[in-house]
Amino acid sequence: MMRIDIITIFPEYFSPLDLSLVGKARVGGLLEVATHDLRGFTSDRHHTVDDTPYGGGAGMVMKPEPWGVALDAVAPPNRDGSGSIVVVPTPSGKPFVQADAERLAHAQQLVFVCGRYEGIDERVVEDARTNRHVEELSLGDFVLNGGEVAALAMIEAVVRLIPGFMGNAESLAEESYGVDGLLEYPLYTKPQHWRGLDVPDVLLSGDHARVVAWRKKLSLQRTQERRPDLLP
Ligand code: 6GU
Repeated sequence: MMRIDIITIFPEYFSPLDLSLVGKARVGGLLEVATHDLRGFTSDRHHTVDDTPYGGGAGMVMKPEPWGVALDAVAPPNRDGSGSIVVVPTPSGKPFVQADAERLAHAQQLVFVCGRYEGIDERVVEDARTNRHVEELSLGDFVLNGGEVAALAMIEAVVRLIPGFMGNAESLAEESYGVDGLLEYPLYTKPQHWRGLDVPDVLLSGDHARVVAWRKKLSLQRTQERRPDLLP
């Protein structure tokens, strides 16, 4: 069973993990999820997690000490090779892509480090890397207010790949990035006519070879137009 630990100053952000498919995986015993409030790892009266940046500049930086204590508790050191991966969602990380989700889906434990404010003191990751496997990953070229929403997205991408998770193995194999790395073709269901728009005839033809060829053509067309970077 995979275990996911999340360290954050906003544990409430992760209530969506009780719902939907991720919630079912938890109930089904494929997954255990625990959130940890970073402020619980502080030792001052005010549970301080941030301070002003050395060198000046806007905003606040997350202090290293609470993170050190939290990581020691949640992801004990010397577990490299134990199947534990510390994931740090950050806009300055490497791009998180489907191959990362597939790799992370094989871990025994994922520990998400969710920073807020301008970011976390650089030494937290430097220290964690001395005895743990750490990955700094970004969802894309845009800025969120913190790692929480990014962690939720990554968790959903990973959990749905856990063996035995989705009822239908085919819908995993066939979706976007599953067929030749192209974007998915358009989908239709009943009714055949709706607001003056018709389902393409080929999909009603019963000719499976034509359907496959048509879908491939539209996948290519769509990829060309929207994501030319994915084409060879
Ligand atoms: Cl992973 N974190 C934050 N804070 N912002 C992001 C992001 C991650 N990916 C894109 N923007």
